[in-house]
Amino acid sequence: MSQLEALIFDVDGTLADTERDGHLVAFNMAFKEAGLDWHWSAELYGDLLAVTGGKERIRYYLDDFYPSERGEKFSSPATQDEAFIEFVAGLHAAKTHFYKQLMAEGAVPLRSGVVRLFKEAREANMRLAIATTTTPGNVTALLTHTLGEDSIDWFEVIAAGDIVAAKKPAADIYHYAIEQMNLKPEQCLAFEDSHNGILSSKGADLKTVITINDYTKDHEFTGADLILSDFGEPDQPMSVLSGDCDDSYFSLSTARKIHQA
Ligand code: XBP
Ligand code: MG
Repeated sequence: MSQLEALIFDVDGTLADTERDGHLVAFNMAFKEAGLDWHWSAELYGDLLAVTGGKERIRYYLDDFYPSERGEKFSSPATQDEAFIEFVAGLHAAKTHFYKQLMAEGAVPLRSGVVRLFKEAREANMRLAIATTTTPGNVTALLTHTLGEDSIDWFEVIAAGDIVAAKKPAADIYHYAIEQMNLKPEQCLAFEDSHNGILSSKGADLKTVITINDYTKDHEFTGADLILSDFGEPDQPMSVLSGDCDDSYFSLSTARKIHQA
């Protein structure tokens, strides 16, 4: 059995509740600024999360939700080909701008246990990486505004967004991160929060720990090596929802036990 060399973290939903309090808010701000009368509710957004990637999610909304909501297909300002791609890209760029602004305002804190786990991993010289479908600038904004400017350097690889052609649930982003670190899957442990996330990490043959959130608590996590409420803290124990773990909070020692199991 290989030794555990690296922890690879998803971002949205795993490190922070960025979907509800960050991305959703930013999408709606972008729609308003563009003069569109679209408003995604928190409930609708839960359905839209079936598709990863913000540009892909806008298209999914227009294809599968807009027509049934409005009784007709979306047909303005540009519905075809290149003009439409540009329209979606423009909306998404505005959304990214608003998202970064929200992070700068401190709108989304890191989830329970995240800072403690990063700190412990760094002190033990454990290698760290990120594998996410979100835009790279969003990762920088979340990390720097919650952990400080230097925190970007804590991660050997930040694999994000369009760096690979196929986003999660495809395994490409994890393959990319592992290759960049020159490691094998059996030397790493992945952290995810969603069904699409675990499809991606398992597709790359990675042992995977899940921390659920309100959007993903009913997702299917077949193959998960451990499912937790969150990483917990010494004075704020986590709940173990599935898997073999007696610890009351997730530490590097827990990570090593799950990796070896
Ligand atoms: C995250 C995503 C992202 C964000 C939006 O999924 O699907 O698309 O919701 O970010 P995961 P962008 O946590 O599985 O990586 O708008 O920048 O794409
Ligand atoms: Mg996620």
